[in-house]
Amino acid sequence: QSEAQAKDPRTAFVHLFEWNWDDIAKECAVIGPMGYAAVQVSPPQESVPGNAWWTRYQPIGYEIVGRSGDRKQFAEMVQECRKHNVDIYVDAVINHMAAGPRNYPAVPYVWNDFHDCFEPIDYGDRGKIQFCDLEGLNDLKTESEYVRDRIANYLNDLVSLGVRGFRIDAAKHIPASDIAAIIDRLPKDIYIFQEVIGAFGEPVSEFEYVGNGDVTEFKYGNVLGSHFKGQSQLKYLRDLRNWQGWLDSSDAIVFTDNHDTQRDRPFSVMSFKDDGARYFIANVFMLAYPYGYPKVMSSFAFEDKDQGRPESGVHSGAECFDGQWICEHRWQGIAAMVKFRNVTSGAFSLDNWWDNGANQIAFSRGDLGFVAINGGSFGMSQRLQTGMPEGTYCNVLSGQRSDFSCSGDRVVVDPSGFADIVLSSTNALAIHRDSKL
Ligand code: LM2
Ligand code: CA
Repeated sequence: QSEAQAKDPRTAFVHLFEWNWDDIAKECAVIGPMGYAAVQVSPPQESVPGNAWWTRYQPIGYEIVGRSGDRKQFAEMVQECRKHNVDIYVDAVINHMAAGPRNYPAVPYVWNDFHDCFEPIDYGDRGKIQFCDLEGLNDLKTESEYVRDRIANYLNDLVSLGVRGFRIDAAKHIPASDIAAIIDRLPKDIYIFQEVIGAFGEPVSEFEYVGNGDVTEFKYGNVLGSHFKGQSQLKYLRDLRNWQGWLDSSDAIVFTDNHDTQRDRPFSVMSFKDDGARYFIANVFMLAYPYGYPKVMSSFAFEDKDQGRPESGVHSGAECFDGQWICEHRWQGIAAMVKFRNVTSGAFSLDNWWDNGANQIAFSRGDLGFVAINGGSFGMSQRLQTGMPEGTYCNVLSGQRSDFSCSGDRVVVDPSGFADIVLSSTNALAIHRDSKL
């Protein structure tokens, strides 16, 4: 890898849900060059037995061992990914331990290290949200110094193996000040994002958490879904980044869907289970539009929502696109848009917005990139201001530029920045500085 590549900004990451450490180690050689900044990995700590994917959200201790591999494989993955400039973010399950008797000798935690509210959570009551058992999972006394130290030791152990960031699972169920006290025990340059499902009218708000790091903006996936599935028109997405009541762009983690919403789909969330072309153009929008730090979801196929992952991993028997692992992150257009976001990151502006008053939209990112999305049901043909310097560009969503040839369509930008943009229904086009022929 050249020095220039190593210094490229990296602005999107991927959740390789339920992947093995060995498989992720190999995948980093694929996704590093694609430009992904990091991989969110599944909870690596020991957990209750069983095949359901969610057993890993029931920790029984903080040893690094489980379905994805052991400590040595984990450490090797982190090192291997580092070589490809890909960071590892660990899904940190620290609000609770497994359901069952309140005794975890491996840590150790005993009954006194847990809150003693056994009622179901009442989302109208702050105390109950934060101190009762979430789905019957034993709720840790995160206000106790002893518990904070045990959690911080676990996270610091992962940092010692090279981990660069954490997703704080169930953060809404932990007081923000308890998370702050735990983060205080970690090196200052560790990236933190907190999973808070903000809901209007609830006493615990996502905004309480921004002082600790980034926060998930769950409204984003619903809004993307409703607009790309035709419940509202794409033209209304223009000012999304300034909408009232949303996290600031610099605080927000955004995604079309995540491992939970793709199973219990609230409102209009989309996933790979929807029409692939629609899901694809929604991802194009997410990666082109200047709001938040996007996380690409990479799923496995499932019928039953408890169903565990395929038996073999992508690099150890199974493959992407074989109906087992979906590998959305490798879809040519999604990978191309990760590059688009990196290339255009210098211009965190939104320029030259155009729409047809309905579901055809286009915009540029300064003079670094231009995207057009046709979410309507008929073809699009428009002469549009691209904001780009004169030249012939390769549409990175239909092909790839290599040296001076392009395996896809070409877009000719005239000296005044205009180009003819032609798109079929449910399709998108993108050009950027580095796709110039
Ligand atoms: C999360 N974020 O706040 C995770 O993203 C989500 O995937 C986790 O739930 C949840 N919080 C707890 O960490 C998953 C799954 C649940 C599952 C739990 C614990 O969505 O269905 O609950 O993990 O494994 C399961 C059973 C549930 C049962 C519970 C305790 O589905 O019926 O509740 O175990 O035995 C009595
Ligand atoms: Ca709690």
